[in-house]
Amino acid sequence: MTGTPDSVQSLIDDLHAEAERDRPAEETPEVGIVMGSDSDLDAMYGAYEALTELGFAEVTAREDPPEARYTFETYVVSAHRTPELMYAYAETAEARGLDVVIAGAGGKSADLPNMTASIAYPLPVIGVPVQEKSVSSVLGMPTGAPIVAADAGKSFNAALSAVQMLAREHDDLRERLVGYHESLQAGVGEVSRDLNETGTATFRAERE
Ligand code: AIR
Repeated sequence: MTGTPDSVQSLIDDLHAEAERDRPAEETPEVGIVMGSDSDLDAMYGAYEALTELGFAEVTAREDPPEARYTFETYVVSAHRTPELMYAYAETAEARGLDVVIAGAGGKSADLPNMTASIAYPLPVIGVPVQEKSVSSVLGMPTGAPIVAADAGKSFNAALSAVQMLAREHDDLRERLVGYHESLQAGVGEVSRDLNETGTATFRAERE
């Protein structure tokens, strides 16, 4: 096995140090987002959008956390290029205060979500296959080793599912989810009336 470069080892050390600290729940991120490569960022950006839409803030400096009550963290963790980092991330996830992990990976060997789910168990992991061809490697877990997953590229939905889990314990998050759904409904209603009253051809032309 090759040596671990300093840039990876320092991440591993930070994760273990954070796991050793006994921070109150209000000070630790509820949701962890990991992706196999920064080339997955466009597909995973939906998770960022959904969480920020629901009032979550991203933790970028642990010593200077955001004021928002609910937060998330984001890392690149490769199951195949940095297996030790993947292990450290998943192994410390619960002790670091995370309630749920959203893990995305692409290609045909999209193993970060399934391995993270196995190592972080019993913490729930929501897998996001970055491409269609990644679906079976994300979902294909043996009996007794669970993962939940969104459809290919649907990281926005993965984040909504994560907040649904948190909302079982936090009424204010439940309210935010309900509010989000109502705004979706309102949008469909407005579009429907607009299409109906404008007429198909004009509506279509104005849409382009
Ligand atoms: N990947 C990264 N490490 C292990 C795997 N399976 C996945 C990434 C990405 C794809 O490989 O999740 O979707 C290609 O990565 P890259 O960095 O070559 O663009």
